[in-house]
Amino acid sequence: MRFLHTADWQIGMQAAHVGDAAASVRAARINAAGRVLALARQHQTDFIVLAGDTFEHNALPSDLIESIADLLAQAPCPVLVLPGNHDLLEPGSVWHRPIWKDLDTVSILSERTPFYCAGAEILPCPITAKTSTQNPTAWIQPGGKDHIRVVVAHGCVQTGPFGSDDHPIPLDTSTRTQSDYVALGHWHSTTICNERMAYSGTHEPTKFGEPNSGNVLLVEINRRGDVPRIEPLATGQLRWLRWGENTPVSAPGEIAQLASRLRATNNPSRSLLELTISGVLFESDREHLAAVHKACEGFLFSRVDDSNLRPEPSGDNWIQNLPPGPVQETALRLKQLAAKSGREGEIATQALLQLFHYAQEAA
Ligand SMILES: [Mn+2]
Repeated sequence: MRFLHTADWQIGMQAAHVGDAAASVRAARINAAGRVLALARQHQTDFIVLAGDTFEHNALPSDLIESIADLLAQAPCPVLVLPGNHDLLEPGSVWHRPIWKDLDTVSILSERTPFYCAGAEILPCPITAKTSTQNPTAWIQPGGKDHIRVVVAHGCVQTGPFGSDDHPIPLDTSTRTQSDYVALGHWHSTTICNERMAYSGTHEPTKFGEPNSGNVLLVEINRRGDVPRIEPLATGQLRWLRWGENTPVSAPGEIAQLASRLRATNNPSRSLLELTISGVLFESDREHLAAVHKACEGFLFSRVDDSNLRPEPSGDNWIQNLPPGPVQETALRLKQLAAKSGREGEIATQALLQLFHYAQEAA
């Protein structure tokens, strides 16, 4: 038996944090959904499990919901959809719209009762409240000899103390429920919790700083009790790059290198960039800073923060303006050392620039 495990499509996400690129980000989520179906076709899967948060919230326009229903109906195999904490079962839920009743191959897992598909016993754990301290898999009894058992749940795997209100799921769920696989949703990064339990992550990254997202999991289980084979497959269309956060410029030429790196980036029109440039702006790098800004314009989205970039000190005036005493004496001593060649001179130069940086910040 082979199936695709996906989750957290978050269709209807506004992506307002990326301004004009928001429409592209929204479109990418739908394109990537098409890619999931193409992978199901390519790998001839028996079914697709969507483990919650297909939609961003329950108040979405009908045409958007219907377009996703149409898309899911085109899948080459049954699609099993779990309500998550964004698209939870509540009055007015997207899953109560009539469109879902018309689809033969799409099943909404809205009941805590076994559901049989392609010889597998699916154990759904639908979400009915935004937050909860209850384990959503608690209803499942151990057992079942005849079918491959697959739990589908949405929440937060607990590795530490059990106190979260984020639908906590114990790490030993597959053992307790005697399941072959636990398909999880809610975490956007692909995470293999143990050999029988995993988060597919979102099929398309949603923001900066979301590592290892943009995948689905191809899960293969030959017989009841066998350890599943879990293979991540890439589906993401856009790249979210965050550069320069903890790497201040400390030597001439680094900004020129940055400009080259930006120009050499593959597919800038499919990349979103959050770039921080801090440290020292050397005289020889001024023109390259302009080139950095120019190169960023080719990206789908870019936000450049160079507010902590300080011009290289010129002359000694800044040292004279330091508070008299140890600080000023240190600067003068570093200046002498910086004039030396070799490693000692390099270190003193770095230290002097650092001191200059602090002095600028204090001023
Ligand atoms: Mn969620």
